[in-house]
Amino acid sequence: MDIRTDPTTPDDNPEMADAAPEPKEPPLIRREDYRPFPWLVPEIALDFDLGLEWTRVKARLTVARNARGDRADTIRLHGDGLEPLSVAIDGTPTDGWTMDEGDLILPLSGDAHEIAIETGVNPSANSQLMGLYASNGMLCTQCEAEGFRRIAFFPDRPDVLSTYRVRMEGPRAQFPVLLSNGNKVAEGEASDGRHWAEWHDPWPKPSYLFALVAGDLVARSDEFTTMSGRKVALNVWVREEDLPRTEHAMESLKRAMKWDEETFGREYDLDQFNIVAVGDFNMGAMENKGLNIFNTKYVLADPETATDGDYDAIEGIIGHEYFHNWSGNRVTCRDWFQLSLKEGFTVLRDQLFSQDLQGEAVKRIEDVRVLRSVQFPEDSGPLAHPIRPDSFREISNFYTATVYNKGAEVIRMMRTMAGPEAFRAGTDLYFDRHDGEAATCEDFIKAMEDGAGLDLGLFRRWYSQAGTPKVSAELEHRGETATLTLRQYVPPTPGQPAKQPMPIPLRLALFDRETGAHRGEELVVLEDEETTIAFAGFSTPPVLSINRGFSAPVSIERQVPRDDLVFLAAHDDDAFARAEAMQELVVGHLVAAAGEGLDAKGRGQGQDAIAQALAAVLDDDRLDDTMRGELMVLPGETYLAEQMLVADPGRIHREREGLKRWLAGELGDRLRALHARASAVPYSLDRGARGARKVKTLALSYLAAGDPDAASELAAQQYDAADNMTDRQGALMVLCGLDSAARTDRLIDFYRRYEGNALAIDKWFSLQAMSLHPAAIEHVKALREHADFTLRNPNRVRALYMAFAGNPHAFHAPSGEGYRLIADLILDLDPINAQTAARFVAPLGRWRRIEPKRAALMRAELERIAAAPGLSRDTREQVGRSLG
Ligand code: 0A1
Ligand code: ZN
Repeated sequence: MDIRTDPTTPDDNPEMADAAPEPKEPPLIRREDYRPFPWLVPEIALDFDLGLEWTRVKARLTVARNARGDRADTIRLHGDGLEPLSVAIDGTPTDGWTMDEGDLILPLSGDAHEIAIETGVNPSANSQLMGLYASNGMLCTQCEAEGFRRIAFFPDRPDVLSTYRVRMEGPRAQFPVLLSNGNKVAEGEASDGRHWAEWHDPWPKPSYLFALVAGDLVARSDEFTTMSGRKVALNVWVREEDLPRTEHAMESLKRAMKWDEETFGREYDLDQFNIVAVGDFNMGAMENKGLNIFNTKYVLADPETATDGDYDAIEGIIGHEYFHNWSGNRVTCRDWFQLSLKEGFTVLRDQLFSQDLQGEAVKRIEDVRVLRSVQFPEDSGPLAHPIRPDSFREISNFYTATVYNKGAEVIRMMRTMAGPEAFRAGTDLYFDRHDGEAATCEDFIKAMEDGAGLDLGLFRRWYSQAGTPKVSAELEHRGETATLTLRQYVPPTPGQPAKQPMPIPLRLALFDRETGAHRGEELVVLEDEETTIAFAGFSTPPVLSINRGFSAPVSIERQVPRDDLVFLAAHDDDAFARAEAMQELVVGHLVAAAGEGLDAKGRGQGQDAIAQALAAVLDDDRLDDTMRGELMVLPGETYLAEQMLVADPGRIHREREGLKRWLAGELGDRLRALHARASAVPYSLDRGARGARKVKTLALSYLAAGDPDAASELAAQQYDAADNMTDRQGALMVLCGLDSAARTDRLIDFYRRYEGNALAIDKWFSLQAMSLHPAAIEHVKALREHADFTLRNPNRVRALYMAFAGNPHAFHAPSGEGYRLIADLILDLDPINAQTAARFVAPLGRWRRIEPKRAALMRAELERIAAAPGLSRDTREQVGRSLG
């Protein structure tokens, strides 16, 4: 039951809410306090009597003393908003239990018992979308991290592993499909049009991997034969009208299954694999054993409604959840501090999968862009934490870019240092050693040391220290020798004022200016605070290409002559490094322009160098368009702000837009020619056609900065000619930033065309919220009143408000209105969906790095939130940390 449906809780009763004392600060949970659970629960049988408004749950647990745990004469079963309707021990009903903060405490005297508890929940009242909830007439569950305790009393912690037997019964007309983990072992008819199914999962698992789905669904079905010749039945379950949009998800799943066999030697281990798409979901997807539950956004695709980016995201997330079957499910986490054990590793696995399918360089550039724009700001702000945190109050707040993406980078560094083959030996050993266990990050590191032959002694610091290391690189040339001096510095972060140096693997190459070639790439591991390396045999000063492939998640700080960057942008044979040089060139210019400022001469030189490099990118016919597109993308405003101690978002925005305008003026003919060439390429999902679509919209957005009227016409043409969502969305994105009649017409057209298609309408909300239009705030204020807007659907909330919070010129409006809008949202959403509400705190939390006027306004909004009564644990923790 959702706690807010219980009339005795203060939330529901205004008088009590007034009288209730301010909730005390939720307790801090520390990694060092870990103790094994005193009881094992080898088996659990669950019996569900299903209903949208009332589902009765009977749980039968077999428990036995855990020889590794402390001796206890009670057992604590977690509960959140549950009431025990009946309790029995070894078949005898008892009322000898007590409740403590929602948990049920039972006395247990012997070494082994059977506990039976009955309880019930109201799935329709569950707006938090944790536990058992109703979405669009179907029932589904989300248990990670601590949702199972909202369904049944249970030791809801990842180190308690049980085999699950699940029986469910309900009206056939309402719930024709009944799914749970593992294999279906029996099914049948019951009286009054009811039916039932029984599922058994032979693999012991923690409660967070439990899942149940009941609804009116249809499946796209297929089959996969594993490397040992077993046949696995595959199903993607959706609402009937969505069936035509499931092909890509199914093909992605089959590719993922094959790839994991070939690349990591991992085979699937059940007779069936089910994916269910649900429209109301807090995150992207969930890896429940044998029954993955997905946000519809990451399942449904066809050319008419999904962009190329959507296709890629679906492939990556289907892979991610599937890969969890080994990295997460077969080997799970001992406690939630180890979250990166499964998430960092699985993100790396999904990145490598997508890299193999989509091409290494472009995927790497995109992954690094995400890291820099989302994780770097986290690492330099008040919410910074190590990939293995030391403490938390609410674990939902730690599903972060740090745990996921930086976690992946840390494991990627091990792979870089070991090489792919030794790395594979390490992962083989890890899976062998810990199969069926709840493991720790330390277990993974040890397996890498033993299996891959690495010494990770000091490297462990990457797990315990937060903050993005800064590495300065100075190259000196004397006589025939080039000397490289590398220095590292890890900035202080909350709770960690002083840092120690960490091993940093840097792939680097020195280019000969004359020949344009280098003598081979080297891997240098910077172990100490400072290292000097001499390279002999250079009669002229070489050009340094460093951190190639982004071999370490650090920020490189160096003074490079502009000519060297132009050289690398044109000559580097590492595609990633080439894009880096291009970025460095632009970042250097914009940071100078938006910071201390540039005189006319400096500005002119900077702009010329960028125009020269961009012209080379546009002219180079050896480049394919997907890569050309990456080279055309200007660094984002958040990343630019990140390069400055204190940033003025208004100036950054003006300078970046100004540069775009200037480039469009200089390179207008080329950009128009590119748009025309790309527009002639017919739609397909081939790399060439996808690349053409990418550069087409990029060219358009430059042109829009240069000549808005002409671009408006071109964008309207692109919109009208579009036979796919990539072109249509791209055109509408550009139009949304312009003040033209075409903007209004096409927005109306888009809405009418896709009315009723939630995912497409989400795009319609987002495009307006992230637009360059000066009145974007007004648009967002109108959209929150739109009949299709609701706080109950996380996708819709994110579509409007995350897009807005990521739109610097609007979010950082000097009036502070953007901050107020987000704070109002947090306060309105918190009682409905605390997990989603808490995610909006981070943008306000960056105040320390923003110029003083805006910073004060941001802080004031955080204080307004903090003062509100009855805040959730999720939001309270994030606001508290942000105010610091
Ligand atoms: N383990 C999932 C992410 C996830 C986490 C929490 C959730 O609760 C709402 C849902 C999903 C993954 O990494 O894909
Ligand atoms: Zn994951």
